[in-house]
Parts: sequence; C-alpha cells; structure tokens
Amino acid sequence: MDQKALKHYEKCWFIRSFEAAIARAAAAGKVPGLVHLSTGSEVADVLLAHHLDWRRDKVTGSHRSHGIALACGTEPLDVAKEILGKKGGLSDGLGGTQHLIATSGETSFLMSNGIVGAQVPLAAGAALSAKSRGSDGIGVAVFGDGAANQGAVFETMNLAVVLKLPMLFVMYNNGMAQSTSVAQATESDFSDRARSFGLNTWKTDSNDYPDCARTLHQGAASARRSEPGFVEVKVTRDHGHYYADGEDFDASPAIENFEKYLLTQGFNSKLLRVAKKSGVQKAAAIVAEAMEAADA
Ligand SMILES: Cc1ncc(C[n+]2csc(CCOP(=O)(O)OP(=O)(O)O)c2C)c(N)n1
Ligand SMILES: [Mg+2]
Repeated sequence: MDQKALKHYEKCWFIRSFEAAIARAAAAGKVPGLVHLSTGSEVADVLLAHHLDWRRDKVTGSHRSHGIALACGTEPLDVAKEILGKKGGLSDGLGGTQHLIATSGETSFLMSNGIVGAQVPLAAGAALSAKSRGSDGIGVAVFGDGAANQGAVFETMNLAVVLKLPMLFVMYNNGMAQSTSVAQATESDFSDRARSFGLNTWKTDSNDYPDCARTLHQGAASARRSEPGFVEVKVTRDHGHYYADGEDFDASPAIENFEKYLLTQGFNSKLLRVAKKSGVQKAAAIVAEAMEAADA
C-alpha cells in the first residue's frame, strides 16, 4: 500500500476542515475582509506540495491560497492567526487572508497576493534567485483561469523561457473568475498559449489522483531542468467566490474520487475513516486555538 497516499488523504481533510473552521469564524464576524476558501483544490494542493522541497523551492499563490500554504508545510496556527488578523500570525496579522507571507519555517510556500496575477512574476523572481545561487530550487506560481488572462502572466512566461528559469506555472482551472466563466472570458486553449511562448505544457484533473501526481511530477522535473513548464489542473470551486455562510463542507468531488482510488489500492474504509477523522480534528483544534488567542 502506498502509505504516502493515505497521508495525502488525511492532509486533504485537514485542509478542508481548516477551511470549514475559518468559514465558521468568518460567519461569526471574526475574519477581516473577504475569505476566498481553497475548498475544491485540496488534492491538487497536496500533490503539488509533495513534489517540492522547502529548503530550495518557493511557491507563490493567489487570493485563494490557504490550502497551498498549509499543504507546503506553513505552520497552520500561524496561518490561522494571520487569517484572523492577529499578532502571532505569519506577518502579525497585517497581511490577512489574501496576503500570507511565510518568510521563515519549514515551508516551500513563499507568499500569496490579492492582486490577480501578481504572484506570477514574483515566482519568477524566486526562480531567478534559485538559479543565481545555484540552489537547484524552482519557483512555482499557482494562479487561476482568470489570472491566466493577465498581461503580467504572459510577460512572465516569455521571460521564464528567455532566461531559462527553473519555473513552473500551475494554473488551477475551476471554470470561474469571480462571476465570469472560462467560456465567457477565454477563446483559446491555455496550454496552446503557454506552448507558443516555449513552455512545456501538461493538463491534468484533480479528480484523477494518480494522473495529477504524475503530471505535477513531470512539471516540477521540467522546471528543475530549467525548462519552464505550465500545468493546467482542473479543480472545482466548492464554495462561492468568497465565503458566504450556510455552505456545506462534507462533500468534494476530487476527495471523493481520491477515496474511491484508495479503496482500489488496498486501503479499507476503516483506515480512511481514521485518517479523515485525524485530519479533521487536528485542523479544528488549531483554528480553535487561534480563535482563543485572537479573542484574548
Ligand atoms: C488585478 C485585479 N483585478 C481584479 C481583481 C478582483 N478579483 C479578485 S479574484 C478575481 C477572480 C480571479 O479568478 P481566478 O484567477 O480564476 O481565481 P479563482 O478566484 O477562480 O481562484 C477577481 C477578478 C483583483 N483582485 N485584482
Ligand atoms: Mg478561477
């Protein structure tokens, strides 16, 4: 049995439960600003993080980055406190939910940014830094289908190829940019566009755990050879653009498919229940601790 897959399953539920607790905090008026939950990309977040090493790789993310920050190993209590806008958060609560900045700790997460697309050139900076220092690290930008139409993203694709940067572009396609669908906003194929800049390209679906794992591995390996890569990952947006109360956190298509896959790999449902419970309870306890500290 692939024990790391079970760990990934537990981590998916950890992230989802963390987001559910943050949603409860938001509903209680405890979170400054709008909270964009990362529910629906848990499998992608966990698999991307799996291919990275906090000592040398750096990831930048969008306004919707709680999941990738947690998956990359950022201290969850510090993330929760940051989202609540409190002292002890990643940047003592000054950044909040959309500006998670991890300058220390054992995490491959660097930062997130509320300006759509702005995190992409920043990952190129991380890639250039890694290349200049000869660290063998890569810079990874995680962005959405909406951000994919930003000029800064195209400029960065061009620059990454021209400078042969160890960089990976990971586009989470959840079909929507706020209230505009991909069909309304984009005529061409995202991969075709990236390929025209000279990037190696792949497409995968987070509903297919093994395919998603293989594809992200190929993308990261390409970046590490200084052949910039672009991976389009199909994910879902399980909740609204930003959180509004009264929503359900039990079901997620990608996690349900992951669960079915694990059942074909020799894991039984009891093992999965234990892993899920462990992830859910750990996250709930961490956010509760952050809430208590925030109230104090
Ligand atoms: C430069 C800029 N333009 C517009 C916005 C408002 N805005 C915030 S999120 C968002 C949609 C982004 O869609 P996508 O990149 O697909 O990410 P998703 O929300 O689907 O994860 C928009 C338009 C912004 N924050 N920054
Ligand atoms: Mg989107």
